[in-house]
Parts: sequence; structure tokens; C-alpha cells
Amino acid sequence: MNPNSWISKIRSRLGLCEQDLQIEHLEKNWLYVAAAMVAFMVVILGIGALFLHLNPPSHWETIESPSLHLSAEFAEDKLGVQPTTLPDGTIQVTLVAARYGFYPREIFVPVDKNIQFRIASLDVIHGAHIPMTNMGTMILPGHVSEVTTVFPKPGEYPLLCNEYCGMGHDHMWSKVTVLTQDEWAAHKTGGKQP
Ligand SMILES: [Cu+2]
Repeated sequence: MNPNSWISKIRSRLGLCEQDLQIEHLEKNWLYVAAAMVAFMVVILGIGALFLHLNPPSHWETIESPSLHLSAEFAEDKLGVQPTTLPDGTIQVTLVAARYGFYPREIFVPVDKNIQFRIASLDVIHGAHIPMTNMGTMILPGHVSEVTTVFPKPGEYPLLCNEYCGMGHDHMWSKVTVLTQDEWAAHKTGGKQP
């Protein structure tokens, strides 16, 4: 659409004369730059959502935060990588976020497998983020946050809190060690269990 035609339309709708709505050449160029930036961001968001699966969490499940330690799933001895997988082979990891750490402090998971994190907060709002993955969610007291991700490469990943939660927030992180398939097989048959 020719910008001059819509400028004329706006001018006539508002009853303005030529001088009232004069858009200089340079301003018009900046309009194009701003429009191009918006279009670029929309494309990036679209690629992230459709191909990288960077979507807002859609999970909605409530839990009593003050009695997490009494719950069947989030009691201290039930945390970490669950012994049985879901029917589709997804590995479940249960974590509690509390000032200032994610518990257990270290977990071991295999590469190239669906890993479903289920996290509940014991106290205040926390955030969970693992750089270089789509794992990122807020953890609200009274709710269970659920995110599924796949680690494409073995190695050590930090699990960081990205919501300010108090004086110790900067030190709130845990370690996710991603094992190769062989290491994972050895780990399951008597290897180290966090
Ligand atoms: Cu924090």
C-alpha cells in the first residue's frame, strides 16, 4: 500500500490540512525501519513457537505448598528422577524449589530422551531455566509447574532460578548432568543416584 494514500486518508478523516500531517521523508524511512523490526520480531516469535517449541506452559495443577513434604509426589524421599517412565518413555523428574535451591541439588538424565520436569515451590515465586533448552517456567506457590524438554547434547547444565526470590537468589541453582545412552544404562544399573 502506498504510504502517501493512507496518509491522505488519515488527513481527510481527521479534517487536517496538508501542513498538519506532513510526514517528512526521513520520518517515513524510520517508519519502515520500525515496521521491519516488528515484522522481524513476529517472525522470530513464530519460528520459536512453531519449530523450537518455545511456548508458555499450559499446565494447570494445584498443590498445598505448606504440606509438600507430606505429599505423595513431593516428599523429600520421592524427589529426583522417577524410577518408572511414562507409557511413551518420557522420564519424569520431580523437584522442589525453595529458597535457595532446587532439590535434589543434582540430577542425572539421558541425552535425546523426553524429560518431563514437575516442580513445586515450598515458599515464594521462583523461576526455573536451563540455558540452551526450552526449559523455562515460573514456579508459583500452590501450583505444579510441568515442562518437557529434550537435551540434545551430553554435559553439565545449570538449572537456574530466574525470578528474584530473596537475598540468596543469585546462588539459587542446581546441576543437571546429561549422560550419553551408554552412561545412562550404566547409571541405571547401579551407578550414582543423586
Ligand atoms: Cu530466585
